[in-house]
Amino acid sequence: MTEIAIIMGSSSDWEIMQHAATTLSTFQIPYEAHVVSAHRTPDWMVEFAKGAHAKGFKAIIAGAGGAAHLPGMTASFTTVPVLGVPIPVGTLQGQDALLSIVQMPKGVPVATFAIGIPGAVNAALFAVALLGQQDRALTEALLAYRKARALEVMATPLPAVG
Ligand code: RP5
Repeated sequence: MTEIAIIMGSSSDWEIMQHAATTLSTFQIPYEAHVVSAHRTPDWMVEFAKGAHAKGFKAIIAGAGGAAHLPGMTASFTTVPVLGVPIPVGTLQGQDALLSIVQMPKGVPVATFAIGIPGAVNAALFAVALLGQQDRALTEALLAYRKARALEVMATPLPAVG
């Protein structure tokens, strides 16, 4: 069963959101990815969000830029956890999207991640952690991933000065 959905407001967001996809693939987690626009395809957004629980999704990673209504609006139609990724586009380069996503009024939360690629990767890692609650092997894989990152930084020498 496909337990993770990745949605985004535009195909132009894929440049960032593909990093969520590749991170999930690192853990052999299948996903569905769709363009779902809150303002251009609102009916499709409602259909997708209302059907998310029945489809068995355990988390929805939602990327959007600009006013970034998609994560919050999706969350308003489903109890499946929504992980929001602000996309760096336009004049404000994701600062607008970050505030739009993180400043959900109380009652309908959206877990909000960093702007851009770090946020896309971390949203996927967060989804892995969520699924890992029911899957010991996945948690072990997440621990191994972190250990590999630790070894990487320890193995990277500082450049010489002067
Ligand atoms: C938002 O507008 C999308 O999430 C995208 O980040 C931004 C720009 O979309 P395009 O003009 O590239 O389609 O809805």
